[in-house]
Amino acid sequence: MYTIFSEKHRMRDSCTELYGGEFIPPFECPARADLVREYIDEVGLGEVVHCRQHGLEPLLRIHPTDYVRFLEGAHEEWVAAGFHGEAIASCWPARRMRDTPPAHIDGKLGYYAFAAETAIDEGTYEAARVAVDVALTGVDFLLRGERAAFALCRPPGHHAARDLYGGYCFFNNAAVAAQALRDRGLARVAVLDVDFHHGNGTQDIFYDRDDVLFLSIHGDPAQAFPYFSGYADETGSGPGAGATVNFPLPPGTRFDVWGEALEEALRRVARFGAEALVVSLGTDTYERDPIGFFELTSEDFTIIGRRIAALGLPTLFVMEGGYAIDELAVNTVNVLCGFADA
Ligand code: OKP
Ligand code: ZN
Repeated sequence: MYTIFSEKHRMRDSCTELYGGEFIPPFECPARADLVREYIDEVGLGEVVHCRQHGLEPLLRIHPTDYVRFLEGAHEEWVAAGFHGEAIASCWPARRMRDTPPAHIDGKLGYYAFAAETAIDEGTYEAARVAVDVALTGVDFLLRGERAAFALCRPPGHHAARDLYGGYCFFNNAAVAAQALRDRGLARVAVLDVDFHHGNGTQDIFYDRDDVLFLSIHGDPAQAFPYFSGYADETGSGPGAGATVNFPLPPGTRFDVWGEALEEALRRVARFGAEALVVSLGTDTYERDPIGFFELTSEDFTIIGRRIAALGLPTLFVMEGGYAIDELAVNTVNVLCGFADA
């Protein structure tokens, strides 16, 4: 299996994450992608290729221009406003308030953010753009007939909605890839999100559409980020009714129960008649992940890959979360090897 990668992910290197009332070094750090990339060579998964630039057009199929321009200028505007720390939102348009972006960057951050943990630093925009190119290069590989590809994206994307960032995500790499597959000729695409956290951004982007099926297995949002999305009764709207499927699971969930949700999700993908599958691949479901509460083992990840392979669909794996830094590479690559060896 080909991996698509760019060293430019390292430009996303913020110093701060707001966590439990403290500023800490971010869980979502450059070492994550570098460790996975190294381990791919170690196990001989396959060739690692650099991404190709795809320009703004496929990105603008998902994210509006004002949002892209905001992210592009946010850090510079923050500095120009005289602030010294990283750009971080602290005031939101909450219930009954005005739903328009203000002129001041401090207000714009709140308008476009849905969470405060994610700080914007100087290189964030460029790294986020490159992550989209990595995902789109993965699409190129599928469309030229590869059975699968791994887009080693960083920063991750599944929390980003059309015009909202947060949860370490800026552009929705998986959603841009799914849309590109549609635009380049596939009639039906499924996005399966196995990250510990609900993929609220991807769900929101495709919520009223019947051409992209979205399924997510995640920590019950009553107990876990993003808290306000991912409940079982969120099933899509309008033409998209029934094309969103959520499997919220409780703290302590092990592979016996998690794997049943996966089986049901894969049956739904098959029944939908998807022509390709995009997997939002987060391994923060791991038992020792510092921010997840599931109990999956490293061996379970191999089984996940094998079961996904049994669908027999062209599959693009898009890297999302996973923060147990010592085991992240093994867990992620186990999924890919499980798929490749099936
Ligand atoms: C990104 B991805 C926990 C707060 C969680 C954000 C988590 C973002 C996860 N107390 N903060 O889905 O792996
Ligand atoms: Zn996650």
